[in-house]
Amino acid sequence: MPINSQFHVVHDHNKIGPAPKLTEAQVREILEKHDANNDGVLCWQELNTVFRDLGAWSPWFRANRGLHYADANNDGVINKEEWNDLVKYITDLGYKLKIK
Ligand SMILES: [Ca+2]
Ligand SMILES: [Ca+2]
Repeated sequence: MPINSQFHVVHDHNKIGPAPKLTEAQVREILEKHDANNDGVLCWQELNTVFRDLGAWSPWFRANRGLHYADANNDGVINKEEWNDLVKYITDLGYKLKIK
């Protein structure tokens, strides 16, 4: 028996399958959970924890980009009007659901 076919059997046996990508609704839920001080807006620190929990390689970098992308009035926080742009930004990045 070739070594390769044996390897494939083992590999398939342990396969978990691809994790589904986060939907907009799920991203929205995650953002709401990360409004740590419940003031209805997301500041940079809160965004940083969002991306950290999503498993981003550089949460601070993503927080900067996300803020830059969605902060239309440049006040440094994401309010409810800007929320949709942030949701779109994060959804487009294609993060996957984490397997717990
Ligand atoms: Ca907040
Ligand atoms: Ca803003």
